[in-house]
This record gives sequence, structure tokens and C-alpha cells, in this order.
Amino acid sequence: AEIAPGAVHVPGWLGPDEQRRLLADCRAWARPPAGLRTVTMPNGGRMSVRSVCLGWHWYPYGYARTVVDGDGAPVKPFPAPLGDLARRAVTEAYGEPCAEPYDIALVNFYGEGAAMGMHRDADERSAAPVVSLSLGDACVFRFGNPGTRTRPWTDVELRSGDLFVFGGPSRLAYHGVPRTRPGTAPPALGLTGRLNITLRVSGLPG
Ligand code: MD3
Ligand code: FE
Repeated sequence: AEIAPGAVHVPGWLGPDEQRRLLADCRAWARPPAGLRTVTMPNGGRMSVRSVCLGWHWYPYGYARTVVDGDGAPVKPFPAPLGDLARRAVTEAYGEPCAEPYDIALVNFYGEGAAMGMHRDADERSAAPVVSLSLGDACVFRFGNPGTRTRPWTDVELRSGDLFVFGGPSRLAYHGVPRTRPGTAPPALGLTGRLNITLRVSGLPG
């Protein structure tokens, strides 16, 4: 379903086996060095989600090859299979792949009570679509508009296995996750909480 121009939601895109495999990979990526960490914003606030990056390390507000705001370790490499997954996801949503290769994965873990305020993802130097994959608990995803952090917005329920692609006019829209729904993960997945994986094109040199 197209929620807004360029914002395409594909519920249940990943089957149970693909979800289990991706979760196992996320657990491996979460281990130190350069593992799961809490991000501190320049104003001193700490994000309630914990995150790990592959390919390029996101910090507020830029990308680096090492965990500049954490253990200082080199960021883990971007796995080629995630590039293939991003390409398939964009093709599923838009009918054709993206010309640029994907080189960033950002994995966000939402424990009970975690949320993400309204923000825009503007640190990439590419207009390529952002690919979002959800695992575990469902959440309320809030999609706003490019010009303002405030209403009008659209709330969409994201569930385990859902794909969302944000490109074109939606690429710089405000968005956030006001709440998750604890206890709604598929029991067979074996995840307490929610994981979101976003795949991105950095636009940065190799
Ligand atoms: C719309 N993550 O990592 S995914 C983020 O569920 C982020 O963890 C949320 O926002 C999460 O930056 C929402 C959906 C999403 C991701 C990136 C976008 C929506 C987007 C980039 C541009 C527009
Ligand atoms: Fe975002």
C-alpha cells in the first residue's frame, strides 16, 4: 500500500524463516566490538532505542568508519546479502531497483517503553530510498510530512516481517515510533521487543 507518494508498505514481506535468519544475524552484529550501544544526543539526552550500525557508523549527526561516540572500534562491514535484500525490497515496492548500491544498515532495538521521536533522516548524501524491515513486537509508526514535525500525520501499525520503503517525496519526511506493542511478537521468532533494520545508501566514497 502507498501511504504517501514514494512511501510503500508491504505487510508480511519476510516469511517466518527469513525473519528468524535475519534475527540471528542481528544478534551476531549486536556483539562487541562495535556492538549494540545507546546513542547520546548533542543536548545530552539518551535515545531509548539501542542500535548497531554496519558499513558506516551513524552518530548525531554524521557517518564515520569507527564508533566515534562509543568503543572506537571499526564499524562492522556491510554484508553483501543485505545489499541484495535492499535491491529486492526496492524492486518489490517500486517495480524497479535503485541504481546505487546500498552500503549502510542501522539496526534499532526497542525494549519495553522504547520510542523514537519525530525526526528526519538527512545525514545521507544520496536520495536513494530507505528500506525498513521490522521484526518482533508490532509498533505504531508515525509518518508525517517533509516540511514540519507536527500534524497532519498518518499512524501505521508495523508488524514482524513488514517492509516499508521510503523514497521520492517521502525520503525526507518526518517520522517516528511513538510506541511499541509489547507481547505481540510472533512466539516462534523468540524475540522480546522490537527490531528495525534500515538499509541506506550513504553517498560517501567507498
Ligand atoms: C521515512 N527508524 O532508524 S523505520 C531510523 O522503526 C528510524 O526504528 C524507525 O526512523 C524504526 O531512522 C522507523 C521507518 C523509517 C526509516 C527511515 C526513514 C521511515 C523513514 C527515512 C525517511 C523517511
Ligand atoms: Fe528515521
